[in-house]
Amino acid sequence: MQTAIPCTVMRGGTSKGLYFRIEDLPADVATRDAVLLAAMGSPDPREIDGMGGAHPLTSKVAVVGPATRPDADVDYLFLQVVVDEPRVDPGQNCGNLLAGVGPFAIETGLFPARDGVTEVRIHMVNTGSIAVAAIQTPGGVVRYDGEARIDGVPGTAAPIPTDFLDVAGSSCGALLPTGNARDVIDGIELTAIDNGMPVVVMRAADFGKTGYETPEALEADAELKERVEAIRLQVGPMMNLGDVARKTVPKMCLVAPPQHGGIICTRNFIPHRVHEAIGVFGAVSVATACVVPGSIAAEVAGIADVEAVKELEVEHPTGFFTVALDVAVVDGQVSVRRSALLRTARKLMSGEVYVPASVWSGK
Ligand code: NQM
Repeated sequence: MQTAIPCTVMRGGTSKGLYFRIEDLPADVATRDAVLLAAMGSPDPREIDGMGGAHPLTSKVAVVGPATRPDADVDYLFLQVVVDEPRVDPGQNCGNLLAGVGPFAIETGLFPARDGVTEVRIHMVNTGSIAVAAIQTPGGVVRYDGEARIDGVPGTAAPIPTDFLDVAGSSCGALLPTGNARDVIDGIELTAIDNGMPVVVMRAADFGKTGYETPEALEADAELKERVEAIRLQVGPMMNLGDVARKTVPKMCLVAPPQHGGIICTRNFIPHRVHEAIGVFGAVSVATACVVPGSIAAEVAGIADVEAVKELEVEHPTGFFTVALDVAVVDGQVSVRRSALLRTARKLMSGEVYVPASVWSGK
């Protein structure tokens, strides 16, 4: 016997995942997690017995429901289904799956579309912050095709410009959670920052790397991975994240001078695989670090007048990620007024996902 659960598969930005309405999943968290593991086919390095794509970027879930805050239209809870461990992690947000939340909410009747463009205010439950996504809805119908291009995704699609109002310190309590623009761990200078995602920025050169290596080359370097993980385990508690041994944050970012006209070049451990591009909030946090006086990223980026900055191009292994920033600097302290970016999304499949009835017998 199997249980059929309504589900939509969407590409959100440079990730792919399963989107559920909250009322279609078990309310009990342990049962919900067992259902999601079964739906994805985890734990298994190939996720062969489920929908997962055998990589953290394609083993993701969005749970969408009515807003639980008066200033939002819908709630979005992101869940990382760990590929090779029986674990579902609510401990980080995902700005890529976020791109599919507006279209999904409209298509499943959670939020009404207007004729033209529909703005959806999304309460991101993981971080308790708000995103405003503008969805193309000519004639009140979600439009997926368009001319917007994002690096890491072939072709073009309808643009989904997204604004973040209050993401600074949303996971760690402060933009600079250690209280410093620069710390030293294991002899490596680093900047710990949270503008929507806890990220640790370090010079690639300090690890004997150029910062231009492929993700495969970095993943194959066991000694590098060990050094990066040792720093992560020490900096996690300093970032108010507690013991991070079994958490997917903080992300570890190696930076180098830009090669292609951007502001900074990045390679991101997320935290055990190396990203083919860069996470959305990962990019927002690194871009923000570029305007924090005294940070490692600011040293590499070398921006003369940070208050004049409007857009920053963050280089990653498959192109650029453009982040719009509006910051103010008072007495050497940066405050972020607004961050924004462009994503696209596409509905790939909608129907029912099946899990064994022994896992959940359904509603
Ligand atoms: O940083 C990867 C991704 C992400 C998360 C990761 C993300 C973000 O590319 O907002 O989007 O860092 O785990 O989807």
